[in-house]
Amino acid sequence: MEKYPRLFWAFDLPPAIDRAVKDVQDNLRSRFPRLKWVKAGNIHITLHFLGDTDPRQIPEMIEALQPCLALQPPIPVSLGPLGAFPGWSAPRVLWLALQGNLSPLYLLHEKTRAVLQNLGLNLENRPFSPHITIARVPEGTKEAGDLPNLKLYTKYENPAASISALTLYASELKPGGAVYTRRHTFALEL
Ligand code: 2AM
Repeated sequence: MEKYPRLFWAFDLPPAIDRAVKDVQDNLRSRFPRLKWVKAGNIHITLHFLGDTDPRQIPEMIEALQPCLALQPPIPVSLGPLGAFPGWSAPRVLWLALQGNLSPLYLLHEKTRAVLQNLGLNLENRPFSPHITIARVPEGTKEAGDLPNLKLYTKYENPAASISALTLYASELKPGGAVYTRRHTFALEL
């Protein structure tokens, strides 16, 4: 049997927003070259992180989630300000917020959470906080001290577009960085 894949469900970015996020990374990379910038193609909005999961649960999840996703129209969003986890005083993760009416994202999070928990899957307990991780800050990086200046960074395009795909990814941690493989995609359609 396949060894337990490390799984997570994430929204793919609409192309216009994906391009705007790449522009932000391109603009900041030269100022902060020691950060680990998330590779193009790996950028997403995590909905549920499952961790190591029995692969036999993949078809069960897909079947159980189908009714929630079949009724879900695309969700309009645009980019919000830059943020830092756990906070700007000691940033470890740099992310872009989303703005617009995010209640459909929160609702979908609740509905899918209930379905996945019913299947006995172990989900993270932390509250859902929709965001787009753009870089990680290695421990001890001197550049971290300058990151709080980015709090007011607003020099980026902010196209309006709709999220229209939810994908199950398997993540493999490799020396060159995480490799994500698509295992299933639900299209959100009108
Ligand atoms: P992120 O959404 O902030 O980038 C794959 O690891 C994805 O799942 C990442 O995008 C990551 O965070 C998200 N994730 C959420 N909880 C995680 C956890 N406990 N360990 C690793 N990744 C997690």
